[in-house]
Amino acid sequence: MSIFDWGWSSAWTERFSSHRLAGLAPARVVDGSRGVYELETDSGRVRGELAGRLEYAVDSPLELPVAGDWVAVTPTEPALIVHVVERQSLFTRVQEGGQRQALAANIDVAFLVRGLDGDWNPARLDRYLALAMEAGVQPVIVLNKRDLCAESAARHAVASALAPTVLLSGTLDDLAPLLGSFVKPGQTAALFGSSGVGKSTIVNALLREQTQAIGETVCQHTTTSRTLLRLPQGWLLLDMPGLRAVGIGGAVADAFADVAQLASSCRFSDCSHEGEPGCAVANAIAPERLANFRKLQREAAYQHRREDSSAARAEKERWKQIHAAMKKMPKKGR
Ligand SMILES: Nc1nc2c(ncn2[C@@H]2O[C@H](COP(=O)(O)OP(=O)(O)OP(=O)(O)O)[C@@H](O)[C@H]2O)c(=O)[nH]1
Ligand SMILES: [Mg+2]
Ligand SMILES: [Zn+2]
Repeated sequence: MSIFDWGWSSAWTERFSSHRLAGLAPARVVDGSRGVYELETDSGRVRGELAGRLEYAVDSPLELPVAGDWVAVTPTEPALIVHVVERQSLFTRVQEGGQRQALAANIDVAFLVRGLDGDWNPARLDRYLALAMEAGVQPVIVLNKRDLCAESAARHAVASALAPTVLLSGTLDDLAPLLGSFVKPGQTAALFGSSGVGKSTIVNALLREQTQAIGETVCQHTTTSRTLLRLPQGWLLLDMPGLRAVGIGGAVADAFADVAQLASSCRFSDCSHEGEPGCAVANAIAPERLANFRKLQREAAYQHRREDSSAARAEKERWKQIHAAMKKMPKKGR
């Protein structure tokens, strides 16, 4: 196995060339959820730790390695992670306190998994779609547990209007062709969704070929760490713990492409779609969906202001320190 089996390509070779010259090796973070890092390298699986210089150099925890990242490591045991290679995508969510958390990096396809046994809540799908859009990652809605739902066809129709959608059963269906058609060999997909929707069941079904071959039994429990797995089908899949709070920080308009498109036909160009005459949006979009659109827009705008003001505060603090340091410097010519 080489790093090419873990999604490496010539594009990454280019981004990595300066690190190579510095004697560092590329590695992919396959599990980074507990402060210790599991890395996949050209010499196999190794354990990694953060180099002090990386830990102290970052301005935000978002810059620290997360599952899916490509990193530059020292050829030591354990490997020291010195750099995070510039990401091609970063999946984040806003936590309850307003802090942004990195969930996964360098994801090509986001499977947004919903269990059809629970409450059918399309508003929650909008949230996940906004996460994917903000990360710039192709979303695919996965409606799981079709065997437990009598209205699966109707729900499939609702979801299909939002994004490409697959209806399946993780316990009954042959998943490789159903999900594999969205991911090319060498690409990385990740499973996002609430706890219990069946993410790990899907992973285990896709791995079955492999796990049966080595006689492993798969136990079922709540996933607590993020793990990137290599599937027999040649693509990579990241199993994620269930998400409870899914706060969003942007990309609402992208998640509501239907609203954005209709808005161009409203009579007034600054139409707020709140009862103005000639509003194309209010005519065509269900009131609940429109209400959710507004709610998410307010939430994203609030987060935007919060991040703006905290960035401004950090910048002010930085200059204060620079000025203080300058005052301490000996004056020229004295
Ligand atoms: N009937 C039925 N049960 C399913 C299906 N898919 C998953 N399940 C069951 O749903 C339960 C939860 O599945 P998991 O795969 O552990 O869910 P998860 O999304 O990984 O949950 P977390 O790791 O907690 O986030 C298990 O008991 C599965 O057997 C399905 O298609 N049909
Ligand atoms: Mg799980
Ligand atoms: Zn309007």
